[in-house]
Amino acid sequence: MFDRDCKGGVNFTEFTGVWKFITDWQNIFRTYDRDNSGFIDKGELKQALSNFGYRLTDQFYDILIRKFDRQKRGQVAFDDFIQCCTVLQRLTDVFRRYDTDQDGWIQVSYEQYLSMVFNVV
Ligand SMILES: [Ca+2]
Ligand SMILES: [Ca+2]
Repeated sequence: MFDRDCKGGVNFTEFTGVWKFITDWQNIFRTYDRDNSGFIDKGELKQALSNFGYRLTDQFYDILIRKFDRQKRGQVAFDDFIQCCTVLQRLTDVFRRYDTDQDGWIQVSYEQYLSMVFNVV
């Protein structure tokens, strides 16, 4: 993710990039981990993602937790939280590219759909 010059290692500039990335996320995580449990539960995730501008249903938050909660605690840890937010953002970016009239609906062909997914995974 951070090895920009693709040399298989991380140089100093890349390292400071990693460091900033992590401290930024730590601050976000701490802000939304209201009860300081070290985990983001469904309510905290809702608060975070709605502040980021996402409008998602209650059911979808259950799906998000189930998908990203690798420790099976019903809430997400720090790295799961980063993963959840970045995947959601990438998928949303791809969707938006097709949703030119921004009504929340897109019509895509099978191959367009596959290329959308390949852009993220
Ligand atoms: Ca918490
Ligand atoms: Ca549309």
